[in-house]
Amino acid sequence: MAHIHWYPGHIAKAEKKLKELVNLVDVVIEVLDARIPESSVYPDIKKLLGEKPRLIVLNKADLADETKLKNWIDFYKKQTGFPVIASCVSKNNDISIIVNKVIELAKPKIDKLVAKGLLPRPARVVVVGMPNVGKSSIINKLIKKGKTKVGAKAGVTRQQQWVRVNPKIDLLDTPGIIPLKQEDQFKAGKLAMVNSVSENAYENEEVARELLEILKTKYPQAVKDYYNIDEDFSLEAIALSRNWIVKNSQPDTVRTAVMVLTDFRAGRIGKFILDDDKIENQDS
Ligand SMILES: Nc1nc2c(ncn2[C@@H]2O[C@H](COP(=O)(O)OP(=O)(O)OP(=O)(O)O)[C@@H](O)[C@H]2O)c(=O)[nH]1
Ligand SMILES: [Mg+2]
Repeated sequence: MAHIHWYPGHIAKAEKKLKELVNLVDVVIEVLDARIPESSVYPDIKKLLGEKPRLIVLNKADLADETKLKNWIDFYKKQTGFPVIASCVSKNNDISIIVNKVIELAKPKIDKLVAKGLLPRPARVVVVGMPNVGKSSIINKLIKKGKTKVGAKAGVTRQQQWVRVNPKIDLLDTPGIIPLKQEDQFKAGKLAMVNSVSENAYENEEVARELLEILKTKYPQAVKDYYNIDEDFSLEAIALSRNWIVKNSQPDTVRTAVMVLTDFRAGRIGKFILDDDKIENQDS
């Protein structure tokens, strides 16, 4: 098993910050990575968000196993009672769905204000999620101005300001970053696979080997076809199949690990979901 370092000391501070953001809004947009619909959920998400209405967005759906993703969407709808949608950065129609769902989720709160004799105001919304899940991409699409920085590295986003998305929605232009807190090292490993963990926190080779093990059970044919290998899913076999040799005729597993992770993250090997199906087991 790959070992992923995480830092309990950072978590209290990150949680406090998140709670402050959540207190400012009527609705939270929780962004998950569609390739790891379970592993990208924060273990204490309920404690963190309380009863706050929530829209769950499974982003990077373009990289995920479509059939399994549909099951996950149904599962989360039933489990949470909140709306759940798939989205991806290259499509624009998901934005109108997000807008409509947010307005719907905020309505009871706004109605309550009106009932108290206050004027209706736009729903207040924040986007939260683990690093690199696509928070900034979604914010950018919502404000359509490309003002928020979008970056490939974990932890790019900083400052904070409200943006009027439309007359009914005000969005915090800074996302809430959910920290890595994962006693479950298998889940943490999957977060590393999708590049949601700082590169300093793990060894590429370990994580790539674990990824290949998962793919061997779940999607063996795609890997065999893509790398032109047989039953041996080791980094060594893949290195040898490309003749990537370093000194003493050893297979170049360092280079191969980087390649495998890069290929997987770009969706070149195939569209996968790494987490086990949850359909049978609805109440955990
Ligand atoms: N294929 C694919 N790539 C996406 C999608 N959404 C975002 N990305 C890419 O994923 C990377 C991270 O996206 P961001 O929007 O910066 O993610 P973030 O959650 O704001 O990341 P941090 O600010 O680092 O926490 C970028 O390279 C995006 O282009 C998607 O739906 N599909
Ligand atoms: Mg960002």
